[in-house]
Amino acid sequence: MVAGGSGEDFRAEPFRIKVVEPIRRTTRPERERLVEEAGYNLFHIPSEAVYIDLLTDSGTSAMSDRQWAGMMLGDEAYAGSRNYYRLRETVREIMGFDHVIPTHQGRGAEHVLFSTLLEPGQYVLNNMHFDTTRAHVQHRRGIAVDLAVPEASDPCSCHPFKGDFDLDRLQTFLAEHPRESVALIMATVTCNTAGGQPVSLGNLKAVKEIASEHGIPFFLDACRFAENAYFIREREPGWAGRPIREVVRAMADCADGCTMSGKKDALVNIGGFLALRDPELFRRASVWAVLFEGFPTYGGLAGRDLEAMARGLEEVLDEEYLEYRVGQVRYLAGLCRAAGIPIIEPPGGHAVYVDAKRFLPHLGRDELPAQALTVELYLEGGVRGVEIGTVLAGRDPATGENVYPELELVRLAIPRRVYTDRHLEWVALTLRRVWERREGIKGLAFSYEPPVLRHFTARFRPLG
Ligand code: P71
Repeated sequence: MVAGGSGEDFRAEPFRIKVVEPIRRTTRPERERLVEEAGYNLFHIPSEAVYIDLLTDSGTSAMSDRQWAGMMLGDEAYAGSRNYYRLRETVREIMGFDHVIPTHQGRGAEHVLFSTLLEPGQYVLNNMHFDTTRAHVQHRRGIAVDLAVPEASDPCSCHPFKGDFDLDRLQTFLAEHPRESVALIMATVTCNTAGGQPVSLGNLKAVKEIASEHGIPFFLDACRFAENAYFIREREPGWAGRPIREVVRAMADCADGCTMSGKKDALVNIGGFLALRDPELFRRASVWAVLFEGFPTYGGLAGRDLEAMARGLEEVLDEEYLEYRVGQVRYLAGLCRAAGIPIIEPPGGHAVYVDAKRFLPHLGRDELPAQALTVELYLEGGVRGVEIGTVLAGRDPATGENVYPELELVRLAIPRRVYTDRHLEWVALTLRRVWERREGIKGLAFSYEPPVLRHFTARFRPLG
């Protein structure tokens, strides 16, 4: 909430706005027409017809003046661009990984890493795989196993580190499977699939120990590493008041390397990298990098993109930025809570997740409540969120049956440095208006269902 009084706890955006991009409020009849044309799938709505776009926090950040200035310093050489060395130096300094391979985005790094380390039939153990990570594991004919603590799937549990590994299950898994059957362990920080929930340092250290006992590589999926570090400093005993850089280094010290989508915590619109400690692994990974991404000093990016990413990695560690960032997510969560709107608690680092099952309890799961709620938020206020529920979960490839996930969610992901708190007040008002008329909301059914990744291209029709 907006703090009053002394101003001690008052927080305003720690930047001023130098460039603006107009956004337009469409009319309700316009939105009704667009939704129908889009087959009730907001992926088909042109962004210009969206007032507040909370579809993703990935690639949607506003770059700083320093990043834009860096864009003019791009060295566009095919090999050995100075911006590559700058990026490598930055990653070395912040994370301590010596070897860096830029990639076009996070999944490019996953592709290179799994091509290097994963043989068909092997397991990859993660707190919770993100979709692209799982898809890349499966693309290599590997088996993706999620081992997060049970609190991760409980929307009401206020566990401070809902992204933690369940260490008992990890130990049991490793006791029951031969060493050679596990290719690597990965920790996704923060854990997107569980709601942007952090992983504690204590947990990362324990996983590292278990991994090295068994001689298994341990990697971070580091997309939101700075947000994770902020939560550690806030919540983990012994870390209060320590510099964010120190926390980040302690996290990285647990791992043999990381995959990174620069589109999140490197504050860029495109880019990523794979970072590695081991020179031999780097040599092997470079071969795949050339094949899929490009020569390992550019990895599918322009020199200017590398420079912007290096500068973003520095900026994201700014403590005032992180306080503002996590605070803004909390601000929206607080407005929802005050209105009685059910959300995942505690809010994570990049998004507020609305619990559609509790929002629309009169809808059965076949009536796709979370998808219906995304459509209503758009119709009401031009706000675009994304369904994370039955539509996204898809069908079991073996049985062809719908997989019903535990949670039906609408994710409202907040782009970094893009919207003001006033914009978020609009989002909260939109949610409240839909909440007030929730009983009249009808479900949806598929009218076209593509065979894979159905959420992107599916079309729906309203029921009733
Ligand atoms: C997000 C995304 C972007 C996205 C990707 C695919 C479908 C829908 C939305 C991307 C992540 C992520 C984690 C933890 C790897 C990636 C891939 N997230 N790990 O949340 O959250 O990175 O998009 O740069 O390839 O909207 P990439």
